[in-house]
Amino acid sequence: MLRPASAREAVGIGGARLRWRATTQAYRPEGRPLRRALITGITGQDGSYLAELLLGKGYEVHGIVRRSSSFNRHHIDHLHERAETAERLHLHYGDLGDGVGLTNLVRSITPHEVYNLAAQSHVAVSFEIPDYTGDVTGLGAIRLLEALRAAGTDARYYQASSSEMYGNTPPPQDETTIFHPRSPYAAAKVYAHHCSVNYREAYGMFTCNGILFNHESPRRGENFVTRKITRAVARIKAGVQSELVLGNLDARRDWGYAPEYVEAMWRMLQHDDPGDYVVATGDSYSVRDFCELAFAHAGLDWSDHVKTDVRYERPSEVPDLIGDPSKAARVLGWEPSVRTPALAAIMVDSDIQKVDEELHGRSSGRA
Ligand code: NAP
Ligand code: G4F
Repeated sequence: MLRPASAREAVGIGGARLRWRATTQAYRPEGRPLRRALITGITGQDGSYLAELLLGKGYEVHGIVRRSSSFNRHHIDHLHERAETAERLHLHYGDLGDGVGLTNLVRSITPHEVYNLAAQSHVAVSFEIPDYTGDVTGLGAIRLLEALRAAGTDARYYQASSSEMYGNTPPPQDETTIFHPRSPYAAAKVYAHHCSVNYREAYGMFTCNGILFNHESPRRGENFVTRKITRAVARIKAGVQSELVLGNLDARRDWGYAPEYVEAMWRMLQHDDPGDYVVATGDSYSVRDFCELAFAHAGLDWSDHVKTDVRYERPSEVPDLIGDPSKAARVLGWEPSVRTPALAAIMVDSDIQKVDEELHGRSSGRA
């Protein structure tokens, strides 16, 4: 379905334009089928890496972006700057709170694969805005599943499930471990996870849940703990910050590298059968350990700079997450290569470069 030209070309985004595609453009000129993917959360950490991965594989990628007063598309701007990716990347305004909008988008895009990565994704924030988090992170998934069902499409669906769903259940956690959510965010993710399973069982839809353990990168939001630490390391090294205030240093996480994790998402949707998969490294480090690794990489002693304050603690904490990714290795052939110490080094190096650019106006490569 083509939209009126005024609607198709209404708004520029970071020098590019919102483009609406006709279903007649589903095939490349040479007749080779072009796979279309729809990504919610394309402006986020995972969405941007997934868009890169899929464009690199020749997909036509459609991303849903929220309207905001200021542009926040810095993770995907570079994809618009390269001609070979720009022509296959299309952004559409939408919101997981708007079911009608999602249905219209699914009908007009007719995607082969849908990756639902959008969420209010911050656990601590979910205690402040539980109703909103439930609406977007939980109900948002069923709105999208319903949009797919209403469109009568056989698109494959990926749901971004989370290791937070295990909450208080002791490690190691795998696909059979029971959920014990410890935050409004985690409870919303459990709801979305079960909806995805239910639509598979009830309607025969190809739905997969990726139960991803924490994964980080230079594109991680600045208020998640790893990035908060690596950014502080860079600023302390540069002499523009002296201390870092954190909450619970004892919490343990299984931290992997985001670009590797989006590859697992894609592999799930290429398999013959839908299923649920844990994606993790199988290692665990405390927040204190991560501080030690990150500061040491910059030649600093973490204990000289890190302080704690209860204001960064949560009403209920998830103490220990260690994923068992053996099903993903066995069925999908997916294995991580970047472990937490190397991840900390990648993030510190990137933040040192960014702080240097901020302070001295130098421009360098993209993270
Ligand atoms: P992120 O960087 O916080 O990105 C979240 C994305 O969702 C952003 O693009 C955001 O758009 C979008 N979004 C938020 N509310 C929306 C709404 N109402 N409608 C449409 N889009 C909305 O998250 P991430 O780290 O990439 O994680 C991707 C997904 O995996 C999330 O669902 C997260 O909960 C889940 N997950 C993440 C991890 C992890 O360790 N990173 C682990 C397990 C599961 P704006 O840019 O406009 O804010
Ligand atoms: O970096 P975090 O905020 O990530 P958290 O809560 O584990 O959630 C992330 O991973 C989930 C997967 O398990 C995702 F589903 C979710 O969307 C998100 O991406 O906190 C990690 C740990 C927590 O135990 C927290 O209490 O670090 C602890 N922490 C200690 N001080 C802190 C701080 N966390 C933050 N954000 N800020 C602090 O100052």
